Amino acid sequence: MKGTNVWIDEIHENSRYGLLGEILVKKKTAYQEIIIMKTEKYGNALMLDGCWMTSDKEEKYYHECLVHPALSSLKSIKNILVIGGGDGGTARECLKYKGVEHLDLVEIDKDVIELSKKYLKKINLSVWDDKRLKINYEDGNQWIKKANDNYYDAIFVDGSDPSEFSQGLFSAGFYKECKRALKDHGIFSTQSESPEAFTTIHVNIIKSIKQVFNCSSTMYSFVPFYPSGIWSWTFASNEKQEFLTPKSNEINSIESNCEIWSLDFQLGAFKMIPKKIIKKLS
Ligand code: SPD
Repeated sequence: MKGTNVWIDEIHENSRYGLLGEILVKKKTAYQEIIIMKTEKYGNALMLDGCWMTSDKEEKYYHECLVHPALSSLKSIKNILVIGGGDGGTARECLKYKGVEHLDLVEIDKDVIELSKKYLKKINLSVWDDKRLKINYEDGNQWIKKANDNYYDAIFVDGSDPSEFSQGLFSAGFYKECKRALKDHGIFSTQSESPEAFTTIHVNIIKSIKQVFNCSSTMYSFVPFYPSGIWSWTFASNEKQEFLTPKSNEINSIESNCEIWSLDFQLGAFKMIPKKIIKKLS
């Protein structure tokens, strides 16, 4: 009912991660259930199939970490691919760089984009009007199979947690296709779940990426309302670990335009690997 506050929880392993607010949208699409609610604490928040994706007031913890280690360290960033990311937050961070000439946003669910345009304007700002952005309504797994060899400078995977329709984005086969579609100097970046709440999935993502790419590293930080709060992003490349050493001449302007990410933040975050995860990886 409009104007009525209710609790909506993400329930994960007998724990509840809940927000109190007014439901603005509840819609079942061909792919998933979408809920958007208006909350006092976090502003408008998006939930897909029972899992919190993003919200007006904490999204920067997530999107800045996914994008800046990659784009701040590459010399050439003309051609970018974002798989998922229908709320527009990842695209917004990429398009801060003047060096980006073209960005393919590949989102399977048109409703996520349409509803984000309407209810998550604080996240996507003016990205939809940016001429460099091309929206493609397609399954990321199919898109990458058809992508040209050596085509993208950076690939970002901004998907949901593994589920029936997103689990392909967590497989070694998918990572191989990304490696093929990346230029030699290119960087692959993916959200890699929580080392605490999704330990097995997290470790498997890192192991699969290590099987495919020559270099990879994982960065840890916090996303306040995701299960357990601690989250991770894994970066990979075929050449050197460029993503560990930001060098773009746009760094100062990007840094001053960020709420969470900075060079110092990044240096610490790449060292924050929990010891129990090192043990599981060895
Ligand atoms: N458990 C949540 C994982 C969500 C990853 N994607 C978030 C989408 C934000 N653009």
